[in-house]
Amino acid sequence: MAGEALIVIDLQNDFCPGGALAVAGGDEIVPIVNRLIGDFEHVLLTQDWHPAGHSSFASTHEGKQPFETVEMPYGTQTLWPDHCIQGTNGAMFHRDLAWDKGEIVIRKGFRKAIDSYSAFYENDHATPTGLGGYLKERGIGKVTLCGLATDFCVAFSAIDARKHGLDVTVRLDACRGIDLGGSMAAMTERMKQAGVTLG
Ligand code: VGL
Ligand code: ZN
Repeated sequence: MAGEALIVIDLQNDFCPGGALAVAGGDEIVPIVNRLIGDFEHVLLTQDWHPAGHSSFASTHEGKQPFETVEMPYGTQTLWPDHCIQGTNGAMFHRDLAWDKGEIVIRKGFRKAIDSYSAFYENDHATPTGLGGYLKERGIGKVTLCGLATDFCVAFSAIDARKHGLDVTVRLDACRGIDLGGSMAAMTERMKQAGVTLG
């Protein structure tokens, strides 16, 4: 059915056990996501794709440790271990992910000075990735999201998808979260407030 798409968020090695920013149980969702991919006619994927020395890396900021924050011109930014560096194994999709059906891969976080959790906007909430226009041009009005991490890239993408007027479902069984300082509960609440269906 045209008009409906699955968006697989950042199912990459660095977010899976053994990776640089491992999400607990991140690899467990791969078979669940693969089943969803089989069920949808249209499949889109995102790929976190940072240059070395990215401003979201703690290592870029003198005296800062991962999971601390820093004030950026666009607001408070959480600092992460170096992860998903362009072209590295850590940035590749999990080897068992059935990504070949994917119609487009949206890469994000490739500008050194700004992070991008959402598949729609960078972290200034103003610079578009182009996904909103892509979906509109293709007549896709309903999206289902899955992937990593629930409380960061999945949640920000889902909330921005609602801002684009899309019908949005997040399949929580096909997501895993980081849960930093209560972010899981906070972002779950924000998704509900935004009108995201949690399935
Ligand atoms: C993500 C933190 C940093 C994510 C990406 O995919 O949720 N989280 N970069
Ligand atoms: Zn990242």
